[in-house]
Formats: sequence, structure tokens, C-alpha cells
Amino acid sequence: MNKLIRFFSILLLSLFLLGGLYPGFSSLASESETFAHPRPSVNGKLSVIGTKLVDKDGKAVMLRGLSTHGLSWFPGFVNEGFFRQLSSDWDCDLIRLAMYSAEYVKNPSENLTLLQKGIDYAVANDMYVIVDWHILEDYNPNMHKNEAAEFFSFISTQYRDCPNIIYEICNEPNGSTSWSDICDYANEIIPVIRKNSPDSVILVGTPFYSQKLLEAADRPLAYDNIMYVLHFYVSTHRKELQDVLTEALNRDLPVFVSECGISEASGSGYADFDSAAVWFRLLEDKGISFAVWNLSNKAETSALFTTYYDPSRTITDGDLTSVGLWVRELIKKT
Ligand code: IDC
Repeated sequence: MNKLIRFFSILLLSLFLLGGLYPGFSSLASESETFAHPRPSVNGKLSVIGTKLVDKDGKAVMLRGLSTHGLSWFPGFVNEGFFRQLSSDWDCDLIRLAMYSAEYVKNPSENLTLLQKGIDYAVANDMYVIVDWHILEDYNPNMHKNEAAEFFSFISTQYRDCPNIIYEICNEPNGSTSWSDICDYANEIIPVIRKNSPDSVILVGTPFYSQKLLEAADRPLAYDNIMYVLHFYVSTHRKELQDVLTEALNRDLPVFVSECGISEASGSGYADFDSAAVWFRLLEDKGISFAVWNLSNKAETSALFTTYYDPSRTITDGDLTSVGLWVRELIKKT
């Protein structure tokens, strides 16, 4: 018996020492600490080193946040009280402002005012903010390239030194759009942003609704501080797309999940919380930043709020859908 106790004591002591001496062991244990909630006031301007998003001191960070629905359709959700609650009560450190490009071009000045309000509220509440040029029905980003250039030139001039902003230049290329089309577009739009904001992080969408990460891994862009976009919807996408993420990281591609939903790819249908748990465990393990779709009260599964919720009111539990309750817990607990 004594021998047995001695054997286990020595085993435990050796494991403890090994943990301290061999960095691989201790970094495994502390990886989630490394990625604790970053804030612009503390962590400053972000950049990309290898596959990691890092803060002003080069420390790896992981952003956990939420995406608006199309701003033009849900302008009531762009209000300071709402943003304040997400930041302080939900511990949300990132908000993505989805500007559907097809809507934007119909009324640029009104849409810009709305977007700027969103950026200002995010900054006032110490959140990182993604300015998302949300191409979708306009499936090839080259379709509205000139408007995109004007848009990004304006925003990057207005918010020249703002550490909060992350630029997302094309939400989800789709249809016949190839990686080569996206590169042509990116090679024009990135320099427009870089002129005013030389080192902000820029997110680039990938072919087939931002799922074909490996095409970007085959031929990445020649700029610093770029991350490549993966989007998933938990009830439609599972292991196959998770394997794509893992392979892309193994091939040294920096990845950012700027949109994901707890629903089918339609934004509605069934909410598979078991699949969601697998996806978000993977993102935590790899330290991949994410924004969950969507901050609206539309009658669809991926919406975080019930149709009764009025965004000018303080949020109560009853205002949240089952997806909203789950996502708030996801963001708060980490
Ligand atoms: C969906 C919205 C839905 C809207 C539709 C078309 O949830 O209310 O009618 O767009 O505008 C994406 C897109 C995102 C989609 C979402 C769900 O980036 O715009 O939003 N989705 O379909 N990619 C995969 C899924």
C-alpha cells in the first residue's frame, strides 16, 4: 500500500515539474487564460502574428462578439443604451456592423450616418468593431467595387487612428466568384484602407459563402495584418467544415469567424445546440475570434431577440429567444 502511495506521489510530482519545465505542457493548461476578454482601452490596436490575432503588446487575444442584422433594416438596434448593455452586462468585446452593400448603394448618405453612429457607440463602450461590407445577393465583390472603395476610403479617413476598428471587405462571395476574383478586388480595396490606416486588421471573405478557406491558404494575399474569413451555421455545417478550419490553421492561415449562426444556413429552421457546443469548443481551443449572427427581433431562429423586443428598452431574459439566452451565456461565461 505504502509503495503504491509513493509511486503515485512521485508520478504527480513529476507531472507537476514537467508542466513547469516544458512550456508545451503549461501553455496547454493556460491557453484559455491567454485569450481573456480584450478591450481597446487595455489591449489597444490589434495586429496579426502568424495565425494569431494579438494585442498592442503581442499577446494573443480572442474576441467574442455579436453581429447586427442588416443595419438598414434594423436601425433601432443602433442605439447607445443597447450597445452599453451588450458591452457591460454581456461582456461582449466585439460588435460587427453589417452594412449590406446592395442596400447601401441605394442610399449611401443615410446608411453612412447610421454606420457611424454604430461605430461611435461601439467606441464609447470600449468594444472592437467590425465594419462589414456585406455582399450577399451581389455575389461578386467586384460588382460594387467602386462604391466599396469610396466607402472604405471615407471610413478609414474618418477613423484614421481608431484602434477599435477592424475592416471586413466582402462578407460572403458566392455563385461563380473565384478566389482569384476576390484577390483582384482585395488588391484594390486593401491599399485604399492602408493609405489612411496603414496597419489595421482587415478581414477577407473566401469563396462559397466564406467557407473555402483552403483556397486562400493555397494563395494568400501579400499584405500584413490580414485574416481570412470562415462562416458557419451550426445546424448545417459540422465536421467537414470544422476540418477545413483545422487544416487552414495547420497551414498557417490566420482565420477569423466574423459570422456564425445557431440555426440552419437560411438563418432559420432548427437550432442544434449540441453542434453549437462542438463548434464553440473548437474556437476556444484554437483561440479563434467570432461574432454570432444576429442582433435583431426578426422572426427567425438565428435572431437573439423575440419579435416583442423593443431595442430602446432595457433587455430582460424574456426578451431573448432560446438562441439569445444560449449565446449570452456563451459570451459571458468565457
Ligand atoms: C440572412 C438573414 C435573413 C435575410 C437574409 C437575406 O438572417 O433575415 O432575409 O439574410 O438578406 C449568411 C449571410 C447573412 C444571412 C445568414 C442567414 O451572411 O446575411 O442573413 N447567412 O441566411 N451567410 C450564411 C447564412
